[in-house]
Parts: sequence; C-alpha cells; structure tokens
Amino acid sequence: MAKMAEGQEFSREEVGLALRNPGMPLEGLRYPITPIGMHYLLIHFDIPLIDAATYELSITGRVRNLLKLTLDDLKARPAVTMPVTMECAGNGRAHLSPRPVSAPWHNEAVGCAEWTGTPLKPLLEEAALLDDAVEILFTGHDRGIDQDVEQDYERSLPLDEALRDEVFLAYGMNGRPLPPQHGSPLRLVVPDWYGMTSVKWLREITVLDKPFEGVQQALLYRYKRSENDPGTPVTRKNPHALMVPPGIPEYLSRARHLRAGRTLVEGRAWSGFGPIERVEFSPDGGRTWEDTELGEQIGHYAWRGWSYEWDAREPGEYELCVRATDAAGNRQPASNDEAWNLGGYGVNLAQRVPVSVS
Ligand SMILES: Nc1nc2c(c(=O)[nH]1)N[C@H]1C(S)=C(S)[C@@H](COP(=O)(O)O)O[C@H]1N2
Ligand SMILES: [Mo]
Repeated sequence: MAKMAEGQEFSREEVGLALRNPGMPLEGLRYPITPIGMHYLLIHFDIPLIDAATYELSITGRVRNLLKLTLDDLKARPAVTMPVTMECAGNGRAHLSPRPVSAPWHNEAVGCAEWTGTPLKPLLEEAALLDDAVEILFTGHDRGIDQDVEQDYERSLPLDEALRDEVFLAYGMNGRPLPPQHGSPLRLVVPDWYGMTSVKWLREITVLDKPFEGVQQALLYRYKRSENDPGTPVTRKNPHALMVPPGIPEYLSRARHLRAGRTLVEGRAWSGFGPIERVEFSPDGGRTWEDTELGEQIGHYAWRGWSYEWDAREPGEYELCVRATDAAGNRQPASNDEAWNLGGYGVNLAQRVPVSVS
C-alpha cells in the first residue's frame, strides 16, 4: 500500500505535492497568530469552488431532527473566536528513512490561526442524537482517488470527542472570511488533534451508529509498523517545539551563518496532550540541554512562545536542537527508530539546525 523512498533525493511526485501544499516558512514562528498565506496548507484532492450565498450544511443520519443550515444561519448562532495551532500529522515525515512517498514535510506543516465559528455541540443537541449514535462523520465537498478508492474526503470522530465544548465549525480566519484553500465557506476545527480531523469545505455531518471505515480513517492515519499491522489511530498532536533558524541563510542550502556573540534564539511549542511545561535548547546536537524561558500562553489550544539567550562565544560549527515536554509528561523523542511508522505520522523528532559561527 505505502510507496516508500530512501535518501536525500525527492521524487517528482513528492516535489509536486510539496508545490501544491506549502509549509510555513519557519521565520513565521515569530508571529503568535500566523498570517493568512503563511499558514501551511494540506489539500488531498482539489480545492472545490463553493458559492457561499447558496451554501448549505446538512446534519443527518441517526438524529431526530434533520438540519439544513445556510451560512447566515450558522453566523446567527453564538460565535467563538480562538487561536488554534494546526499541524499536519505528516509533519517531520521527510526525516524518516525509509519514508513514505507523500507530502515531504520536514518541520513546516504548522500554523496558528485565529478561527471564528460556532460550537458544534449545540448543533448536535438541536439535531437530537438517537441513542445508538456512536460516531460523527464529517464529509467535505472535495473528491478524489486514494489507495485505489474513489471517495469524498471524510473523517469521523467518536461521540465524546465531537461533543467537546471546544470543537467548532469555522467560517472565519484571522478576522476575515475563510479563504478557499483553508475550507471556504465552512470547516471543522478540532483543537488538540492533528489537522486531518479538521475537515474543510464541510458538506455534511452524519451521525453514525457504527464506526466509520473509510480510507482516511481505517487505512490511512494509523500508526503502523508494517503493512499487516492494523495499527492504532492517529489522534492528538505529539509535543513539538520549533525554533526560528537564527542568523542568515545561504540561499540554496539554507545553511545558517551567524556572528559570534549573544543571540536570542526563539520559537514556539505545542502539544495536543496538555499545556507545554518545558522547552529545552541544546547548542551541541543534543548532548547538553538548557531550559528556555517560556512566553505568554495566548490561548488554551495555541502554541506557546519560548526563548533562550545563546552565547555563541567561539567561532565554529554548531548543531542547535530544541525539544518540548508537555503537562502529561510526553517529551520529544531523540531517535528516528522511536518515531518511525509506515505512514510517517506524528514524527516529532527534536529539530536540528546546523549553524556556522564566525
Ligand atoms: N475536505 C478536506 N479537509 C481537509 C483536508 C482535505 O484534503 N480535504 N486535509 C486535512 C489535512 S490532512 C490537514 S493537515 C488540514 C490542513 O488544513 P489547512 O490547509 O487549513 O492548514 O486540513 C484537513 N482537512
Ligand atoms: Mo495533514
């Protein structure tokens, strides 16, 4: 099922996927709220063209009341605005060896937008779930073929997850209408979970009386060690810290160059398993670690800033690393072996940034 690749060279397919699905330039970590256009994108099929004026969302399946809602109906309901860090489950995949041929993310499949929308739970309460409801299925307007199966992009959530207060349907991003590439006119936002769950271009919400077995649920987005391994579902985001690469880059290689002296190294960290409690910095490839200073927490589901004043006294070659620990005690792994899985999901190896100091 999974096509694998090895080495530093990327295939035409991987380059094609990377061009369609840009990441956030890591200097974008300087903004607490990622500007639209700097936020990463992941689009499996095509961006559908949807007329917001005639758009309707239906809530159907195991419900007492079928609902059909226009965008105006949804905007007339109670509104929430909150920053939510979104990260693709495939972020870090390109560091694996062998790696699955898919979007070849290194570290940049992340962003934190301020989303505006209406909570899902009251809508489901209005639809009145029947007693046999077990999962909620979210179906997008986009359609394509993956794993040889023609499908709508759709994913489900167990009932208890879908009914969390902080799950909402978003029609706004950074104070503007949702742009086409991020799911216009309406998308799901599931804080704490990896991005695949936050279905864009939402067409239908279906209440199911048995677990959804579609491709994006049962075949993909599972932590598997081999083809025959049924694996476990990919859900919440693993803890992850990233730094703004310090100094200046060489154009082609992106290698970093820095003058000796004090440098403020900064970045952001997040986890779907609880608040970030600790971010550590290493100037020597992970041999020694120092605690960094944690910054403001702009929202419960938003990344947290951190900074460290690094004194690069001696000219030479350095490998800077950063790693986060969350409130549940999860810490980023040190080795590729720990992180490896067939789909290249949830890879949160400590970031490594080689720097030449002169
Ligand atoms: N309908 C639909 N929803 C989707 C996707 C998609 O391809 N189609 N991609 C998912 C994945 S894998 C991710 S990581 C996020 C990316 O959201 P963004 O492009 O707004 O950053 O959207 C998710 N929702
Ligand atoms: Mo993703």
